[in-house]
Amino acid sequence: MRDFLNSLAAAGELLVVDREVDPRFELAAMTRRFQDTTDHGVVFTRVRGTKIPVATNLYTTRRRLNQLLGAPADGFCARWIQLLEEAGRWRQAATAQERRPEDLITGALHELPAITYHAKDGGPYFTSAIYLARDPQTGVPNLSFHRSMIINDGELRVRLGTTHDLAKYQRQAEEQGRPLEAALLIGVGPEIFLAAAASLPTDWDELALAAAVRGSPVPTYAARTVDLEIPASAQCVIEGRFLPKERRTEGPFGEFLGYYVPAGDNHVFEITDCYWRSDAIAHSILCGSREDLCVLEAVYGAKTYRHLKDRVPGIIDVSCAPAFMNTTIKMRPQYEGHARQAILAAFSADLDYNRAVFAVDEDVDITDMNEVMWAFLTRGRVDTRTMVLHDIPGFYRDPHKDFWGRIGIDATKPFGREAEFERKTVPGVDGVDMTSGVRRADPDLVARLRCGE
Ligand SMILES: Cc1cc2nc3c(=O)[nH]c(=O)nc-3n(C[C@H](O)[C@H](O)[C@H](O)COP(=O)(O)O)c2cc1C
Ligand SMILES: [Mn+2]
Repeated sequence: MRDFLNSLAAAGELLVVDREVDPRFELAAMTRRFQDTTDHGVVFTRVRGTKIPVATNLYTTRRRLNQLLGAPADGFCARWIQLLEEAGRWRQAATAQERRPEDLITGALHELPAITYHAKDGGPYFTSAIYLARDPQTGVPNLSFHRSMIINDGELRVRLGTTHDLAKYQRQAEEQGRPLEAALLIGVGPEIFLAAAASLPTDWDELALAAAVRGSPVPTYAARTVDLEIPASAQCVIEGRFLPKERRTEGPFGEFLGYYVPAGDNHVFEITDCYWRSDAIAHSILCGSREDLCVLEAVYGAKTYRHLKDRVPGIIDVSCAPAFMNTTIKMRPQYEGHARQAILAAFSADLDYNRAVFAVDEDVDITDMNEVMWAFLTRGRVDTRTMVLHDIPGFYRDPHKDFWGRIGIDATKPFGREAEFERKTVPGVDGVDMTSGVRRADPDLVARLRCGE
């Protein structure tokens, strides 16, 4: 985490807020405003009610994810698939246990940053919350994100999506009338963050993916009150257990689609221990923001990429921006109608989320829907390049069928006429000096502007 922040600072991509900010709305409001103008990381050094600084806006661009994986500009998906394969080889040696750090500070939950984000949220939440737990039957560890509502020093309430591995583990434990032990990690190294976003087969250990990303076993230490190995990069750790046959009110919460999920009966996490590193930096994610979605768009895109690679030639990269309800395929069309076949294949890669599928040429930025729409609107007819598929169910949480139907859009150049659509360029854009002799204008500058002065 520290190395990652240092690398952002060295690249001039880390901002610092030194004034005291209120964790109730003000921190989220500033995060929103920063995101309007920059993808730089932000560290809030003084958050009221806690001594722990809070970082946000860290995983905001595909470029940054590519850097973390050592992938070229158009290569996120290919590199991710390669790492998933490598993870198989790390499965037997994913972690290396070390001594527990001596600088751990034991404290109470209310000393951690408790951030309230949206107007109607039911309370403060941990949004970068990564749960580590073990399959009760096989003992295989799992990492996954599950936002957690802060109730008091002894209790969190957590919504476990029914399809997620953690929910499966909890159900298994519950059937035996037992609690499920888990540890909540807040602020982790990038390899743990990325691995937690991955959805691997249930019998796979996401820590093996983290090891593949770092190229070495993940250093861990023994947890204090539960039978788990804590990744040493974790800044703040909350140990505890999900209570069996116990559900309490959680929510409302403003979640990734941009709306509130109403309050509902959800899981109860009883806290047995809470500690942090003496130099801890916590991580806050504004749900549904670029930081939240960028990772999911990339990882879901990689799933579609893998599906397409086996079926259609010429696929370069895939993104699920925006909000992973969309899929955009970057490809090199090789024959007339090729892009439509890719679109058709992409619909079956994921039955929930890819409501719209676009295919674009190599020169289009697939993480920017303005570019994708520009390509669609400038490279051919809008009527004959649009396919509408009626009455197909989508996203599971959909009682009114709002997510039914699919749309496919071929935004590639007309086949055989590619040369007519060469993008214009301005020479020197990448290397031009943007700092020397450049300054902000004083209010009276315009009046003083003279020829030759
Ligand atoms: C930044 C981020 C936040 C997320 N927040 C939640 C969440 O609050 N609740 C949830 O059920 N899933 C959330 N997810 C999705 C899943 O936790 C995540 O995709 C994970 O891979 C599921 O892992 P699993 O396949 O081991 O169950 C989030 C994913 C990311 C990347
Ligand atoms: Mn999993």
